[in-house]
Amino acid sequence: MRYVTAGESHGPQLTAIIEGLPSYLELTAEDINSELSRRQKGHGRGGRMLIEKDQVEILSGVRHGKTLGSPVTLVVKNDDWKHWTNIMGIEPITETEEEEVKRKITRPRPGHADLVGAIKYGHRDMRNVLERSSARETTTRVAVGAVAKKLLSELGITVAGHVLEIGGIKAENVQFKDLNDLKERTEQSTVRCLDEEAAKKMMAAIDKAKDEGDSIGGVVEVIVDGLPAGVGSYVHYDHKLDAKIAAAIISINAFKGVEFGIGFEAARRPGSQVHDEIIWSEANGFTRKSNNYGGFEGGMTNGMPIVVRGVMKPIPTLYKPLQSVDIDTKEPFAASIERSDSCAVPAASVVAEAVVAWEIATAIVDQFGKDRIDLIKENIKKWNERARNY
Ligand code: EPS
Repeated sequence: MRYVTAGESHGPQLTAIIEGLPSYLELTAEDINSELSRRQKGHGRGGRMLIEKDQVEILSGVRHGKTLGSPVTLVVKNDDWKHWTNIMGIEPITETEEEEVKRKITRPRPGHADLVGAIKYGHRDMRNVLERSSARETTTRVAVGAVAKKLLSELGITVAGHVLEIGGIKAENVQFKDLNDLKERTEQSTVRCLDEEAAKKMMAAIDKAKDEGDSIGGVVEVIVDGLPAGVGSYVHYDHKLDAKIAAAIISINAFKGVEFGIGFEAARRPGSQVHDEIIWSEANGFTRKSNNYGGFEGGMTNGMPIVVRGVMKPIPTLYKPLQSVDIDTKEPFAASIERSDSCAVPAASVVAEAVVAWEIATAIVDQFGKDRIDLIKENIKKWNERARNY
């Protein structure tokens, strides 16, 4: 399976086309809308989220609530477009009109794609960069991820995410019964954090950052349960599923790091305290005593839950001045004021779920039969029986 997304942040709409989705998967706009609204919430979001009420239109590949096996087109309209029709117009404009159409950006924000993107594509107006590099694009990735989640839920695979850290405040008490418990409780928290005390401190930190014209980042975790062992492969670098998931996490706007299981902590422990010991039982087949590896051995799932964390940097659009240089005048300046979010870590945890779900769904469809959801289901059942008694 593959997908492509298109659309500018203040353009008319965002579009995604998914190719290779198996047939007879039940899919409605509501399956996707519920995920879109989860992404829009979260303490620390700016004014834009008051304008947008993201709703998907499914324009191809689905008939009477079931996928056909043909490409699926998803469209989310930008409600803000009505304020930007001149600035972001599609038709050519004259030089005089160009003068009238203000909002040209010549002052790159440190940490944003503005400057390098302008140099790369030859733009003198950096709006041409920021419109596409904006995290608005993650709307489409959540829409695509919602389809992947629907496919995975058909196969008994659950994906859940939560926030572990914001602005240096760490969640300490993050125990949960199962992934449904995790999902329900994170939904109650405006920072998607299980530790209520830490959540209060995170909210205060976000408010403080906002008051000071600053922004803060954090750490999100995604857990996936119900996977067969052996998804992915060790035989070639680009078949390794953990590597694909790592790339997917890093591809989320503002993400700077990724780790599985105990992650970087593995560098500090001896091997005997890192490797997960293997056990076998009639009921569960082969499992591991611990899950330090976060569900992967040799680029393949080992049947334990996948545990992956991603680091989000603070959003680069600040009210507080940071030094930069105007590309027209080459003069230094120290103020760039753009509407923005002071923290989007809670929303990013929903995006992280989506991109992880997509990578796993793709690997599963690839491995267990591409065309029909019923055959994929049967193949996984047989595979699991064989693996249990191997
Ligand atoms: C973003 C800037 C803000 C965010 C936006 C990402 O948008 P605007 O410039 O319109 O105020 O709200 O995020 C979204 C629109 C979204 O849907 O998540 C940026 O520069 O990356």
